[in-house]
Parts: sequence; C-alpha cells; structure tokens
Amino acid sequence: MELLTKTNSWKKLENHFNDIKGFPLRTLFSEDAKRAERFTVNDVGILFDYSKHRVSNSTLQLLFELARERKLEEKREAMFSGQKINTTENRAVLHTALRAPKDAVIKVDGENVVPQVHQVLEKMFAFAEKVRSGEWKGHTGKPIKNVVNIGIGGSDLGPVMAYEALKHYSKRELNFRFVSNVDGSDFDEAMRGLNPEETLFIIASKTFTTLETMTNAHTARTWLLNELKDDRAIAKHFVALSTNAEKVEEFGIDTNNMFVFWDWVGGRYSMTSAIGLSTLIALGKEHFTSMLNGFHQMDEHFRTAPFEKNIPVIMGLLGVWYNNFFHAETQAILPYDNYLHRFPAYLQQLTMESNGKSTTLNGERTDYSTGPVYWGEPGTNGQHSFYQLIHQGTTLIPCDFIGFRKPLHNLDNHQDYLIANMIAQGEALAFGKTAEEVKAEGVSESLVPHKVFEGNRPSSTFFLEKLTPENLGKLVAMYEHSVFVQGVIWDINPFDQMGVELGKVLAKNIIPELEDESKSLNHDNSTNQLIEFYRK
Ligand code: G6Q
Repeated sequence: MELLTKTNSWKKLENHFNDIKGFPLRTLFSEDAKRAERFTVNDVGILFDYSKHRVSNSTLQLLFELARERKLEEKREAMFSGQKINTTENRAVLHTALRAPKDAVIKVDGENVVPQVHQVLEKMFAFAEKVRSGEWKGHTGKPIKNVVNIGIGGSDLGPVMAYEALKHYSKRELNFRFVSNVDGSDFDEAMRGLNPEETLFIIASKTFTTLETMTNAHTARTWLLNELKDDRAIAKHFVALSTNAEKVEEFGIDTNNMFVFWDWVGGRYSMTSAIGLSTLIALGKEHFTSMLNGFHQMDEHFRTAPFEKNIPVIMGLLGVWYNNFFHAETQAILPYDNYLHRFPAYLQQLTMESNGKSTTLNGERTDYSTGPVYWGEPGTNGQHSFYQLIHQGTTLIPCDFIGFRKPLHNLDNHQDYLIANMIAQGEALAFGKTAEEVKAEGVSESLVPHKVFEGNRPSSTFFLEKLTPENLGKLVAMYEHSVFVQGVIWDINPFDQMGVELGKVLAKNIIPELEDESKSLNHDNSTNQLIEFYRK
C-alpha cells in the first residue's frame, strides 16, 4: 500500500490544515447556528457530539476521502468476514463473531464459527447459573461465595473493568477478586478473609503459559490444598478459560471445567469470549446477553452506517486529524460515571497495544506518528487534579467526555452536579475566556494573563441514557472499531503485540541470575549493577 503521506487525500489534508488550524471554535460556532446538530450523530442510543472539534465540513469530507483511499470499507468487510487480516500472525480477527446472533454465518478456513461460539456460551450460562444459585458446591459441600479471576492483560483488564462498571447489576452475595500482577502482594491482598472451601478460581489465560498467571495459579493451588489437603478439590475450585487444552490438563484442571475460545480472538478483544466468565457469574445470563447485544448493535452500526453517520469512523478519523496534523500526543478519556473508573485503563491496553506500532503492513518504517497515549480518570475527580493542564497547559489534549442522563442511585442533586460539570468542561475547553472578558470582571491587570483561557481545546461528548450492560457493550465496541479505523489509516496491524516480547525474554534470562548468585553477569554495566544491588 502507498505510504500514507504520499496519498492524494493526505496532501489535500495538509493544505487544508494550514487553512483551518488557526480557526477558533468561537468563530466556527458563531458562523453556524446549527453547528451542533450538523456535527452530531445520534444513533444506537448514543448522542455523539463532535461539534467542539477543530474541523469544518471540508475537514470531514477530506478525512472520509482519506478513509476511502486507504480502503477502509474493504478492510472492514475483510475483518467481519473472517479474512486473515492479522497478517503477521496469519489469523482472522473475529471478536465480532463472539456477539453475533445464532443464525449468523462467519467462516474461518471454510468453517462457520458461530455454532462453536454459542456452544461455549451455553456451557458458560449453565456453569454460571450453578455458581450463582449455590448448586455448584466446593469440595467440602459448601456453596461458592468468592470468585477469583487470575489472568493478566487481556485476560484481566476487560473482566475487571466490566465487573466494576456493572457492579450495580451484580449478585452482591458473591465476592469478586482479580489477581493479575506477579507481585505476590496482589495475590496476598486478594485472598484476605477468603475461605478456601467457598472460593472458586478462574484461571484466565489464552495461552496458559503466561508467567504471571501461571505463577499466581500455582500459588492459588497451594493456598487451596494447604487447607483442603486433597488433590480432588481442584476439580471443584478451579476452572480454566483458554485455547490450550493440553496445558490446562497439565496444570491439573479437568478439561470439562474448561471454557474455550480461539486464536482469532485477540487478548484485548476477548471480554465477550469465555474470558467474560467472571462477568457472567457476576451479572447472570440476562444482563450478560444484553451486554453482548450492545456490542453487536455497535458492530452492525460500524459495519453498515455511512461514514458521515458512523460513530467509530468519525472518532477514528478525528484521532488521526489531531495526532498527525496538530501533533497531539495524548488523548484523555473522561467518564462522568464513577463505575467507569477502570475504563481508561481498559482503553489504554485496547488502544496502545493495538496501535502503538511504527512498522507498516509491508514492513516499512512509518514516517508519521501513530497511536497516541491514552489516559484518564473519572470526572469530577480529574477536575481537581490534571484538568489544569488541559485548560491552560502548552499541550493540546483532545478529550472524550462520557456521561449518562440517569444515575444508578437515588440521591438528590448529585447527578445534576455531575453532569453540569461534564458539560461545563467541554464548554470551557472550547470557548475559554478572553482577556477582555477577564478584565470586564474587574480582575487586576497583573492577574489578567493568568486568568485567560485560550479555549480552542477540542472534545467529543458521548451521552447515553444510563449505564447498563447493553450500553457498556456499545461503548467498548465503539472504541474497538475506532482503533481499527486508525490502524487502517496508518497501515499497521492493530492485532499483534510484538512490542511486549523482548522484555519478557530478557526477564526469563535474569530470573536464574537472581536465583543463583554464583552466575556470572554479562549484561551492560547498568543492568549488571541493578542485579548486583538486588543480590546484596
Ligand atoms: C492482549 C495481549 C496480552 C495478553 C496477556 C495474557 O491482547 O495479547 O495482554 O492478553 O499477555 O495472555 P494470556 O491470556 O495468554 O495469559
């Protein structure tokens, strides 16, 4: 594929950028009384207002032209239809099949994968119901009260985020804990107060070889057997979520207690696969199905809506616009709902492990920047910490505000205060406050420059009815697809993660050097020094 910066639409965008970059949002709004309506998509239950972006109609048209020139429509179809678009690993990319209806037909290597997906779902539903109802008993005959998910990265972040986001809908009689870090403190703290007789471990690992997860899983087995002193207890207290039956068996987990998924599900795209078992146990079948349904609605929207009305397409292209033209290096995710406090962390993996690449599909070095840094915290907390920099700092940070009309509590005032703040932040960022306006407030001359807000700081607002399982599904799928759009524009593979390998390999070399102090060290001077310090 032609290098991005050599394409016609890119060149047109460069010229256009020079025309529009100085344009204040104040002017764009004052010249067009209907700007908000024109730059809003209201579909699949999401009001997506992108009018506070530094774009004109022409910007959007040129970005759509770029998407067409980069063959977004064809590539989107290639993903949905099971072609092996993860070329570096020769795999299909079919997280969308995980939430496809029973009668859909999606083939990988000539085989329809949808029946397998639903078979596993049925098995998960049956198991989850047994745990929830108390029918599933531990080794000593007690029902399960504690569910501990052991996994890391894609086998942890989705389950934690979804559990936290949808806690309101969860079965409160069950305790959920998540252990990911190889740091023993994570396991230690998570186990506090838990009775092994009432504890179920879910070992979530696609490969079933990951150092952290296997270390924690072995520690969990020891923890359990120390108390229950019978290997047969494993069958009642351990289940596995994996693609690797051989390794699961080797660990000692009965493969009847294994919930499978497939190589065409990437780790960070796996929360709707068997990896979602803890979410399902927490929520129950009805809510979990409704979450899948939300994902599917967004999949369909992305697949069928014209670019001009397509939320993930517009989001993805706006990201390119800021990253490559305004050289914005980060993107803030600001959910105005405390239940979404792990959402930014979840999106960090989704976006940065997907698009943090600098090699094109042909193996060339990109001469343009790719995935920005994603970060964020829920509002209003962030307002009392880092928003200062977003408002008055020297860095341009596009923001995503996410809010819901209805709260999940009955407390007076809170929701109005929360949402007023979200709306006000977008307004302040976009329009700021001029020196004249500050002076008119009677501020002393010397303080005026400090109190000026330049404005012209872009944001999107995503407004939904209520934080429900269905709406969470839509939000996650929306970001998944916007990441895909950007990967297509940048001509990189969002579905591998070679960049996490080197550190793992080097750690494997260092482990024996820490365990055996007589081993001679042949690293660089600094690495040797650090190892020696640890040994002392
Ligand atoms: C995600 C990555 C990575 C992966 C973890 C855990 O896309 O591949 O975060 O999920 O390394 O891997 P396992 O599930 O194989 O243990």
